[in-house]
Amino acid sequence: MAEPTKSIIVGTAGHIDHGKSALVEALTGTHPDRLEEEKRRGITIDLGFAFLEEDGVRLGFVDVPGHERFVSNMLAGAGGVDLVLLVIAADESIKPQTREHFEICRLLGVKRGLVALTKSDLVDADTAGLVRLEIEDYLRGSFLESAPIIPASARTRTGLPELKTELLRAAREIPNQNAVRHFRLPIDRAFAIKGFGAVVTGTLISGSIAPGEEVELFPGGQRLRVRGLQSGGKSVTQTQAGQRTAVNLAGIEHTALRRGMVLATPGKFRTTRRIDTRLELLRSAPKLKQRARVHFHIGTAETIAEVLFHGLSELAPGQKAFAQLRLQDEVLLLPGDHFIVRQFSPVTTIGGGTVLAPLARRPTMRDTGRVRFLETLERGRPEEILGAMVDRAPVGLGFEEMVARTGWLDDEVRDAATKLNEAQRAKTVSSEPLLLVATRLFEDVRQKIAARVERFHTENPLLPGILREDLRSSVGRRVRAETFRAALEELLAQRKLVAQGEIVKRTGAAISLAPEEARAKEQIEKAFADAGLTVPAVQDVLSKLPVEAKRAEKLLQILLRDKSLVRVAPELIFHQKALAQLRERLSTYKKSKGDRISVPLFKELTGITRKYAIPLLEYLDRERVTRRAGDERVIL
Ligand SMILES: Nc1nc2c(ncn2[C@@H]2O[C@H](COP(=O)(O)OP(=O)(O)O)[C@@H](O)[C@H]2O)c(=O)[nH]1
Ligand SMILES: [Mg+2]
Repeated sequence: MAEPTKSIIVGTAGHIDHGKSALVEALTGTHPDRLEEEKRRGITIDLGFAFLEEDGVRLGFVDVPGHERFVSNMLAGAGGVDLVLLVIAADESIKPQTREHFEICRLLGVKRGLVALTKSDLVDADTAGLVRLEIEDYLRGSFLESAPIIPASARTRTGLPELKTELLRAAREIPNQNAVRHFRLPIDRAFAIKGFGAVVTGTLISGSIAPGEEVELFPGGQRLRVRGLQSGGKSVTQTQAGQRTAVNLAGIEHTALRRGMVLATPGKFRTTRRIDTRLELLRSAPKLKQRARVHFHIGTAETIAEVLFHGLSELAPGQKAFAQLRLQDEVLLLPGDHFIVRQFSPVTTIGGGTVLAPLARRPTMRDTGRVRFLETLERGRPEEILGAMVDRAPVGLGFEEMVARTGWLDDEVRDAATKLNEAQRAKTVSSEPLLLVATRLFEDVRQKIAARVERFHTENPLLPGILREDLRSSVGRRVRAETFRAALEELLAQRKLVAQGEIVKRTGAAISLAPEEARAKEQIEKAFADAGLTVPAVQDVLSKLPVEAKRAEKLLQILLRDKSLVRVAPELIFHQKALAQLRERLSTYKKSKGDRISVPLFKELTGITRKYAIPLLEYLDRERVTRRAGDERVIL
């Protein structure tokens, strides 16, 4: 048989004993109850699975328990459902779990479904008509308002062909899930198969997976290899979003795996215990108080959450609000994921919502931009969302962080970043790896750098500029190196600052000397210029100046930096004119007397003592004016 072109997950929903499991069996030939206890008691306790393949469409059925005690199991199956099969028995009509399951499907964002009016063999036409009216009334204004309501019987098999036709029609109308997303598989079962090892199953809610690939297990972060894959009871070479998936995992015992864990693309995501959400309270629920504790269900995971409203002391029934949830356990979730909350005690479903920020920040009174931020996360375009995140990132937002916080693909992140940058809503301070900072932050760093350079010039009129390294530390350790570098580069490109090697100065900045400093500087230069090659001791020159030692030393530094003076040895400084003359004399010597010169001859030529001659020759060697050859020098 050809591979199906479309895979859809159908979830049952409805009150206990309304015939969900019997209907799944009648449609697929598989009774979904698996457990010994389920068979003995004749009720569904945990999730059951069955498949139906027709006309290139594969329907993966997730059959859920209807008993109110097992709603948490129902919830583990309801995530990832594309199409709900709401089962209502014609002899009982709408009952409590009909309502609860229906609300759960709505809160989880299920968009489509149909209603099976089961056990229609047990009622007459009038009763069936009345129940249909009740159902239509109940569903008015909901996502199932125009869903077909099909009378059926698992016993007499009436209505089954119509049901199948409608299921396939609805399945075809559901847009194909995008398989090119990051892979995520919430685990609903874990067990071992002899000879294979650990196996987990789940509804693939995003992306695709193939044998040989590496996955990351959350929580914990363990990397595992996919040894084999099955879907619908058959080995397959790939599964994608919308398919029931069984994964044989290498490198782990099945006892380390359990419902609620998630397999995902490795190296992208982090679990969390603090999330920002849009929370909706059911009309049927009592009001929800600030700091109330609730049961929290997402994917196949379940934990306890504390609810923190923003500027509200309680949420009224039927209302929605931004709420931060503090989770008792680490959970992997992403923006857009739907969750359900149930009252702490007695346990009933009271609401649900959507994740806006998986890695939320502790709310503070000072944080006045929080509501605007959450509104952007809820409704903004990708670049607006990224921009809002960058604005709230105190040192900028790196690429990995962007992926972890959004769940977007690499290209989507880059695309949003480019748009942001073009709109000048954020500054790209590094493109590989990508790092964005808020425009305001960048401007602040730029100004700090410019101000620091300015202050340096004022405080150090005798120095040409500040060292890059000192400038870096003056903007604070909280500023990342990339941000500093980009801000400095921009100031240099705009010619506001100039860099010379490691020194940065304001454009046009010149050393400004006081009159006595100018005189002292001239005096130093003159002392060396007059001395020729028989130079005085440095300290003798400096001590005779009209300025104090520290300033005298700085003036000397200026002359050395200008290359008016040259330091030949630690205590030996010459005027550059004297050295130029020496080079000339050596080349004249070479022309008339040949290219070799001994130390005594050099002393004679220059008229200096050995104490100066040796360091001077070594200097000339370094400058490649001469080269040592035994006791002599070769003039080059
Ligand atoms: N007469 C009649 N009985 C049914 C029909 N469907 C299911 N039942 C019976 O109703 C009981 C509950 O069915 P089951 O499928 O386990 O209900 P579930 O709890 O919704 O899964 C079982 O005894 C079934 O045999 C039907 O269409 N007609
Ligand atoms: Mg059942």
